[in-house]
Amino acid sequence: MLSITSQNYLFMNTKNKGFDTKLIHSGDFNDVFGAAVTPIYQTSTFAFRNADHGADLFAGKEKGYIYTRIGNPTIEALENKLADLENGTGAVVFASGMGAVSTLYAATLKAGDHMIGSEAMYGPSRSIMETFFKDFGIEATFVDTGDLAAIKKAVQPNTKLLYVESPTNPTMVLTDIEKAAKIARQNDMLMAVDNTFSSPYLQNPLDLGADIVLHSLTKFINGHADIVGGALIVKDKELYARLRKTMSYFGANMDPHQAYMVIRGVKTLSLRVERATENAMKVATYLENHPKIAWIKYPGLKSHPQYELAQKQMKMPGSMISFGVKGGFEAGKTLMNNVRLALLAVSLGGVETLIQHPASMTHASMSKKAREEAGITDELVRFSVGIENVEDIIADLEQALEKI
Ligand code: LCS
Repeated sequence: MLSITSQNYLFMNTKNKGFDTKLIHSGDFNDVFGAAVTPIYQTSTFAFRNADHGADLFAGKEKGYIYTRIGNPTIEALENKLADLENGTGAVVFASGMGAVSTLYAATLKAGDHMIGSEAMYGPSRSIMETFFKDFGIEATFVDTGDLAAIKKAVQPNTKLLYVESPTNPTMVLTDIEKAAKIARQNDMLMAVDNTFSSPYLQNPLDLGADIVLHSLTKFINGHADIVGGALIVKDKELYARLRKTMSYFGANMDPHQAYMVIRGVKTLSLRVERATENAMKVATYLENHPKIAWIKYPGLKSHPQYELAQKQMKMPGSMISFGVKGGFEAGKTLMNNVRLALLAVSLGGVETLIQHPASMTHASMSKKAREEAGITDELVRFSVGIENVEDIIADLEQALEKI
């Protein structure tokens, strides 16, 4: 799939290089001026040398660029970098994470098919399946994918896709990706993992047997809360071609400027995730020992029911925490209304600390019944730990908890 290669230039080949080297250099290519940073090709269309050249590009006989909805050098540089980071062979990027989710569903399922999904997942990823795709004759069952027996039980003869978030948004439930991928393979289904909460630095689902990795690039990968974007990454060439074609037909493509921003943001992924995780561990320990906190779910704490799996499957436990305040939603509201360092806002995975209430915000599109079955109770507060000084994050929580 690569139409950009660095073989004629002095840019390094990142094959077999370390993750941090790939973060900085994968996808690099030499433009005519030898720019050190991937240039923004802010153009909608590309001239053909002559009529035969145009026809050959459309027929796939020659590699090159035609039209930015189909492909663009800046966008492709990002795609090559992401494919490398997840140990895939190809990536397709999108205008948003939801562009990636809807394209994945549309490209892998058809009327009469069935999908199994994690019962807790980003609200719209579930709601678009239960409303929009249901109307096109696609069925779905949502189960606790942390429980492998529940996945097996949900398999039907027409099941074609197992779609897992690990950890789940916002309940922090992990799925054993390697074991779940075996179940998928035994039953001829594709397995997709939304890896947004982990980022490629902490977990690489393709290495564990998954077929597709999904990211909301809006989160850890871009990391600076200044763009939205999405990606699908795969190993299989045919699947890659199907996803790319669907993206292009849907017009769900990323813009070159957006791609440039993500290329810039992702370079510091390891540094940001390491610091945010270090902070999250301290914040989680503080919350776990606070008398006003009813419960906390953080994969880095021994109290997390899947602590062992987190140790095995993730390089670090990450920086997303969910918890309940004693006194329920009202007490949680007082906390959210009184924080000053943490921003009361949706999204996650940026350098800034964020707090939000899933039941009334990110997961409001799900029915209350579905939310409660999935553990997304009204009292659950979600916290995305940033890279500010951890003493300041904790002091902010302390003064807000005092108001309860
Ligand atoms: N997958 C996960 C796990 C997500 O958390 C999100 C967005 C998406 C997919 C969709 O990506 P987007 O289109 O927003 O780039 N999650 C959000 C959240 O928890 N708060 O605001 C958005």
